[in-house]
Amino acid sequence: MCATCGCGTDDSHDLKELDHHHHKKIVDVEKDVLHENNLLAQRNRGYFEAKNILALNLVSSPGSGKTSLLERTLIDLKNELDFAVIEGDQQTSNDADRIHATETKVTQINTGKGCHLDAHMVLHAVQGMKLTQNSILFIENVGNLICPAMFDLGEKERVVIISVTEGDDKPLKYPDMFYSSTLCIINKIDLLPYVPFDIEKVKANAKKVNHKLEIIELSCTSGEGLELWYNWLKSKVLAPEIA
Ligand SMILES: Nc1nc2c(ncn2[C@@H]2O[C@H](COP(=O)(O)OP(=O)(O)OP(=O)(O)O)[C@@H](O)[C@H]2O)c(=O)[nH]1
Ligand SMILES: [Mg+2]
Repeated sequence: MCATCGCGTDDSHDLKELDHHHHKKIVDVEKDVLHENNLLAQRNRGYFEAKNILALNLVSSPGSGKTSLLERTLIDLKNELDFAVIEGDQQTSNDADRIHATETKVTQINTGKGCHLDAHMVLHAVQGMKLTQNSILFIENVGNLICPAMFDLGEKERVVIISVTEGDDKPLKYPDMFYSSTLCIINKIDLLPYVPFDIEKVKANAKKVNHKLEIIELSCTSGEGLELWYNWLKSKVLAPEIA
């Protein structure tokens, strides 16, 4: 399934059947890939810090509402903050087209067989973007709650989005993503009357994995709760003089 992290290969999924030698080889390759990624992520982070760019990595399973949240945010805060977006998808420029329609600078990365963005892809995208000082860079990752958790992109913070149609047990089933994020957005609360989703339970499950995780409930469709997200965002933007 994934050509870069190997998560979909038979080898990585069936380690029990491997001999010790073969097992060790797989672990070493994974270490190398992540080590190289981490070095490039630090390079990205240094660049973002030097330009006082707030880089946020948006992660979720497919369809939780990452692009919808960006569309609302980019339009509503257009006159207050300076934005750019990197879109990550396996195929198509659908999301980049949606962002482009908001008149925001956007670059699409297609990962092909890959199931996540990595720091190298982000480095390349950023090199062609001419990002401005004191801006916010949203990086919408490939819809996937597993692999993107392993790949630091150089972001300042990771924002995980879960929607109420996905089930309140997801933080426990995919803990790495919730552990490595600082903010969890619960989206599509307008659908709560129609789905068996216990919002207190999902919050408790998320806090079990990461007790420091901040949580915001909202609906991109009705607009309820968006103000909380906007306040969170503004609180993260450093004033240029103290950056
Ligand atoms: N009812 C409801 N639908 C929503 C809400 N937010 C997003 N949607 C719908 O959910 C679907 C997926 O939204 P996207 O924004 O494309 O989700 P995504 O996370 O960007 O999807 P991928 O990029 O494919 O992973 C769309 O049909 C949206 O209209 C919401 O708050 N309420
Ligand atoms: Mg999207």
